[in-house]
Amino acid sequence: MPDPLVTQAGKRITTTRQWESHRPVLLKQFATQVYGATPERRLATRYEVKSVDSSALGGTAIRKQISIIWTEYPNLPSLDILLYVPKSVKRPPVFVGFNYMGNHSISTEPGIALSTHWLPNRPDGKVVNNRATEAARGVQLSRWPLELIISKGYSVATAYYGDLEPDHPEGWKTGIRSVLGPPTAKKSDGWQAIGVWAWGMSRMLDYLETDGLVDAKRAIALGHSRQGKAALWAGAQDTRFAAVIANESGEGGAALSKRVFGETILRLNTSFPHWFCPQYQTYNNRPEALPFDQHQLLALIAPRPLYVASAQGDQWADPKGEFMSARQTDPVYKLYGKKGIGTDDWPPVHTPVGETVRYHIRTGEHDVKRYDWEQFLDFADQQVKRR
Ligand code: GTR
Repeated sequence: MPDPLVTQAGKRITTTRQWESHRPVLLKQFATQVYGATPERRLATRYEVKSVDSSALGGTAIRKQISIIWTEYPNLPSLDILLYVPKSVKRPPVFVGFNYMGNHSISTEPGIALSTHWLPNRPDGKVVNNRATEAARGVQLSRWPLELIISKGYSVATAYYGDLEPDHPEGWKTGIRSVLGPPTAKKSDGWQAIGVWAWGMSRMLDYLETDGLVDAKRAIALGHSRQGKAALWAGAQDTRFAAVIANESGEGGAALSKRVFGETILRLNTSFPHWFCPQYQTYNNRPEALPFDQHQLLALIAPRPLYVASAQGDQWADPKGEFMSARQTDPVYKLYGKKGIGTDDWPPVHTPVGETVRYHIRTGEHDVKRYDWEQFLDFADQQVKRR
């Protein structure tokens, strides 16, 4: 495993200054070899506040819906943000993360607009002809325990990831990539869907910076699984995110690639050819040839707080590889006087370890559970809230 404190030229990094001049080199490597390069051109936007309800969740929260409109491209779907803010706290920290099934899926509150955008059909008939039905309300509410989050004094901003690019190989044609860095040129470092979703997290943050209800300086990027991969890439590139949480992000996320356990680069690129840049596919059968490994992506979050979470029933994401990867960031956090994971021993279930970098594994399946949120909230209390 490459030592995160040794440059490719073999020079040892011993100061935060040296680390900070090494960071752009590392970022560029992840862009050219894994995620693709994020286009620099900014799209013109307009923020349209669609609704504000100051008695949401039984009167405990303000619920706001905001659409980001891409003004130069009126045919592009808007990015529809759903924001919940606790009424008990002034300008609270905010969790920022995409949902998988539309904003209407995270709660049954009837005031939430039913997404009109493309969604994957569901065998239970709640999404038909790629459009949500009323029955789709709340289908993923267990992943977003809003009452708990609000009662702890945090706000949440979420949006449906498919607003930016529907998650299938042709999805780019109706998404952001149809106008920004389309894959037609087959550039080896052309950005793909994970890059788009990471970029979208930054666009949500752009909006939050303009909304006085929340403290955008304490924004916590959060993502599960493929969105965990995107959250890490977003946090690595955009240092405005005060902390990053990657839940069961697996291959191409927190898990080490060279460990070859569970999902591999080959499997990832075969099932999801639209997620990573073409160059990444050249490592399909030779992960050992990668000039770095995913712990160096995690190290790009330093010195900001980082949480990596796994589940026992999710061996596909290689829980141990996720732990080892988080552990390997310790030397970088140490440069900043911060304690990371602090142990080589992979902890038993339900035993979070670490300080500024934290890790847990819980029982159960590939999912986001209340247990995960309880740990994330404790972590945020200690590492983000008092900043
Ligand atoms: C799986 C994929 C993982 C992970 C997961 C998810 O099918 O193999 O890399 O992204 O999907 O996003 O739920």
